[in-house]
Amino acid sequence: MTRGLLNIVLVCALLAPCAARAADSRIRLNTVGFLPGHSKRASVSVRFNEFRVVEDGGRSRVVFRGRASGPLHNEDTNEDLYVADFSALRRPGLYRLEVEGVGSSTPFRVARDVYDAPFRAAVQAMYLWRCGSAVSANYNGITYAHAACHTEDAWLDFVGGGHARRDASGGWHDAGDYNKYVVNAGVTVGVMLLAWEQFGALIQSAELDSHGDGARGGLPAYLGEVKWETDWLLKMQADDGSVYHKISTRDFGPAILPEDEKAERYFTPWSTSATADFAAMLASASRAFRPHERAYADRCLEAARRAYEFLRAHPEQQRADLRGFTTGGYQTDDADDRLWAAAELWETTGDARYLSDFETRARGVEMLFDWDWGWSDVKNLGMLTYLFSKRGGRDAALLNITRRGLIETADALVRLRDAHGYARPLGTRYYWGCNGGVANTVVLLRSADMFAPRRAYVETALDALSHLFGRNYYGRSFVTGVGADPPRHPHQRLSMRPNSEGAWPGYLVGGGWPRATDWVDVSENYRVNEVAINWNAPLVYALAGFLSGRTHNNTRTRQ
Ligand code: 9MR
Ligand code: ZN
Repeated sequence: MTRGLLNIVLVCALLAPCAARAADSRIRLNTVGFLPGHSKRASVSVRFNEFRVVEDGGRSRVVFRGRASGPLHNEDTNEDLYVADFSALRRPGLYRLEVEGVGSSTPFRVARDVYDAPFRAAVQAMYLWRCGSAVSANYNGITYAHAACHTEDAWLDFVGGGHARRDASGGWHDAGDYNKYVVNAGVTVGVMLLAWEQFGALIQSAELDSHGDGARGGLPAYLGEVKWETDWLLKMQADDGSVYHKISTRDFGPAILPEDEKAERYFTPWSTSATADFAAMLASASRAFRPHERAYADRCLEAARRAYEFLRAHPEQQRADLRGFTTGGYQTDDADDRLWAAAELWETTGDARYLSDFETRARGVEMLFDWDWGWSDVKNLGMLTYLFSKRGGRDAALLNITRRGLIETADALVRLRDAHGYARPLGTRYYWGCNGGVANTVVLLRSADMFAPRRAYVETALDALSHLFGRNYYGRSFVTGVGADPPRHPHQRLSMRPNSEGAWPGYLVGGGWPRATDWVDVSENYRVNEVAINWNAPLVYALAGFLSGRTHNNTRTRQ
């Protein structure tokens, strides 16, 4: 035995058990941690009988003992999964799970604030997506920064303006690419503003960094972040009220800093879906901003009304003409977008015309809520606004079936969770960006819980987070910089460029598809490992609802 190896063995023997022992990848749990008063479960992919929870480090004192339950056969990963349930452990601390005959888990925390730092990271990720300005943020001692980018946005050639420019700077980059798409802004802003409506007080307690602009005029930092996007959106409306579909280069560009991307970026023609999403977002934003910036709230509402009037004059669906562009399409039927717009305009103004438009549309849809939804299906956002409204005038029968629809949908998510060995509320559905779909289930679960409180709704919402943070086939966190063994090679140009700082933090990657087992942490594989604003927004929502409510006297985002 070499001297060095002997030393390591000796040190390990002294520190018994060796603190550096590798976690066993067959033990899969939420690596971020657990809230004291909520369920705590791990899935293990081999048979075992007994397990214990021990304090991490030091003397490994045993704090909990339990027996396996299961197995549950998972079709999607072709595994028999056994479960270790240690929900009864409530005392805050840093622990590991030791599974008899298998090994030890990665260390995890039990604490009221386990989601505070991940929340700040996920919102900071939105900030780091900003286009049109320099950004700089520190995370775990590393600075992530770039200079002002795409300040020339954008050219009017494709929208009949000739070779001339009109200001469309600002907003967030969409995803791993630097383009900006109104339809995808829709579900993103919609979910972020819903988080504000439902969990605003908790979000305030998180003391987010205002980056110098959010705090203007007492605007909460969280709304300052949303405003970065709505400021840009206002520039996307044409004089006739319609809204351009996107700002984009003609083809996806290389993995360089955004400020080095000099290819020309263009407005593309309008679409009814973008116009309707715009109306919905800005009507909703008008409510959020009103207590803080009245003139801005008026401006948002005015723009939303103009978009709506344009849509009334154009009842036929119009897809964007994207000829000449190979970048993101975000083409989608506009029925759900129009329904959402009517709901938000009604909620903001109380105008019966919008209510009757909404109710007519709602009566015409087959399912009032969709358990699996996202950028191409924003109906849920309209339904929730209708349901949560304090305004009078709603049709009692429709209101009733809407309430029932939400509860039935949430119940279905609970059942899907129950049947899944990793407690995935989306069951066995896998597609491009399905991790965002998993996060979106939390919106329905928490909303249902506000109407008809049921512990299973809240626990299933936590199971969605647990799945994203490591209780999955890979035993890894799906959020960069957060939890154990997170993605290191996301498809994101900032992270992929030569000499990058590594993976930029706080980003949820899309996830494996068509099979559960198809995820790879490979940056070239944009189909499974890209990041996107519409997937981070429900992550922000999910984390916001589980913030500790304790204030933090610093703005560092630490794990
Ligand atoms: O999230 C989008 C997914 O639903 C589509 O199937 C896919 C292909 O059209 O596009 C995804 O969105 C991408 C967009 O088109 C461009 N920016 C990156 C987005 C995330 O991959
Ligand atoms: Zn940019």
